[in-house]
Amino acid sequence: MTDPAFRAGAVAILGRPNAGKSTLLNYLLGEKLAIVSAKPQTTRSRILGIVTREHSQMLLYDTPGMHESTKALNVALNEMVAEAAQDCDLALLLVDPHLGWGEDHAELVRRLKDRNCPVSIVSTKADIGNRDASSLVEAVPTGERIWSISARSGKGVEELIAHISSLLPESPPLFPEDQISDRPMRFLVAELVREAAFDVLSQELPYALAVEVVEYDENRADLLKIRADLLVERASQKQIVIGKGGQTIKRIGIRSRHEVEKLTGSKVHLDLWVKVEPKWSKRPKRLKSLGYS
Ligand SMILES: Nc1nc2c(ncn2[C@@H]2O[C@H](COP(=O)(O)OP(=O)(O)OP(=O)(O)O)[C@@H](O)[C@H]2O)c(=O)[nH]1
Ligand SMILES: [Mg+2]
Repeated sequence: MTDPAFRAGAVAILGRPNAGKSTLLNYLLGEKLAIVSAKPQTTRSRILGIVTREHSQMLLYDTPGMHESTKALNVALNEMVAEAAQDCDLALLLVDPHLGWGEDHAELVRRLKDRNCPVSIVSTKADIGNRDASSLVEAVPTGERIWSISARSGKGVEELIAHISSLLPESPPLFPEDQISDRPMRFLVAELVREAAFDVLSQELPYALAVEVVEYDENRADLLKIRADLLVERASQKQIVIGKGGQTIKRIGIRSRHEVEKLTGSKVHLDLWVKVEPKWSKRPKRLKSLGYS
């Protein structure tokens, strides 16, 4: 018997905010690439994670959760979803069964099918609660198979990978085997700082915050020196991010340094500064330079 043909292609991971898209990407990679939080609308850009197996290479695009809003940031996010859907060989639509199927899901499936993009429906978080894929069966268009997974326990994930691989076109690998993303390390580091800020800050503040790595110095063999700016839109927000006696920014720093060290594999000196930049989220050019569009 000859080996099966190698297959490679692009897979868009789509779904509402909080469906579990970034968690699935990280699980498949075995690395923390995409940031995850219990707050919705965490992911702000299309992030490529590359998973290479013996007979296939999946280019997985994590995307921001799809939602309705006319703010510049949200419009940019929705455009990214549309773009990811346009360029992919296959789309995974992740649905949290505890929240159920909606007209937004149906509309997305229709749009993908119009573009001849195959779509597979994936029910997430099978490890918790009392609802699973079977609760979606009634609502989902007839005949669609629903894949049930947990990105915590790994249940169902291997079956899903086999299914994805079988639908990809025959192709040699598109990236070197050891490459896991096309994003520069600076961006991934900024994202880890943003994730720590999501954890430490409450309520709306994380949504007003952007992170930019402004210095990334690898010149010392034993220490990576990084400076990052945390951008907020108002002076009052700056005070909150800094916290009493600098306590809050210190907590963000401790948490993110730990994650940055894991990602980069080196000892890290992380210097965080909070800056007020009034309209960062409303300026398309600035969104682009921050890597959010
Ligand atoms: N128990 C359990 N929790 C999960 C699973 N997958 C994701 N979660 C949790 O669900 C929340 C949202 O996960 P994310 O991966 O950030 O969701 P997302 O779809 O990327 O969200 P956005 O980036 O905001 O669109 C986090 O608190 C995760 O820990 C799972 O399989 N099991
Ligand atoms: Mg996400």
